[in-house]
Amino acid sequence: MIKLCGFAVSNYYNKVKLALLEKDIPFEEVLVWTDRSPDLLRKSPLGKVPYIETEQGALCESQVILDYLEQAYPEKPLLPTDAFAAAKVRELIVFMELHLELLARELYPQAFFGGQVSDEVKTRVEKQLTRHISAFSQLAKFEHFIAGDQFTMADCVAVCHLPLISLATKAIYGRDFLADLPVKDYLARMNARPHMQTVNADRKVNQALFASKKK
Ligand SMILES: N[C@@H](CCC(=O)N[C@@H](CS)C(=O)NCC(=O)O)C(=O)O
Repeated sequence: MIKLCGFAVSNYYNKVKLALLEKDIPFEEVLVWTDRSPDLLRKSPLGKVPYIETEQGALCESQVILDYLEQAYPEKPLLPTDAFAAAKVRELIVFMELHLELLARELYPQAFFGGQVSDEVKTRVEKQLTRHISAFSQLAKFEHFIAGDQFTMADCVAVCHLPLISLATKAIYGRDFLADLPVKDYLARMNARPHMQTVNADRKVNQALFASKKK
């Protein structure tokens, strides 16, 4: 059985967990903190979570994991069968991860962890995020699901990353940069899905553990 390794506060962990749940793939969760232990680094060389353990070995990088799951477990697909339509879903994922989340991540030390982010970073991230969100708004459909009328892996990504982008920009700039997009209604629809409720409930439990570890 697949082992999903990491912790449930992590947005990337939850992205993979939601995909496993939506695809009905049996898996067990293994709590792994990012402690850079030799064992972690053997399985995920940058010490990042999530990674999965399969009968063939360990695999890290959440998008690689989702692509693997899609190919290895084709029932209950999270991508359209048409090649171009599938590429459009992946395009949206790259925009959310590379152009939005990775940028907003620079704000997390101050937004979530009591640290400090320099004015230089704040100014640069604001400028880039503004441009990138405007570009993202041209691609995202929010027609019930983020890429159209089908639940896809882009929804697994959006539900985990978009709330953090809203929270981080609100905390740092006093304004939710996603406020002009129909993100709130979309998230309310997605959060009503049973598997998403599991992910959210588990995240809340792990949050307490995560906070006590940080002290
Ligand atoms: N590109 C990676 C990003 C994963 C990632 O950044 N995970 C965070 C937790 S949300 C982590 O492990 N951080 C610890 C570190 O970078 O040392 C993926 O898609 O899996």
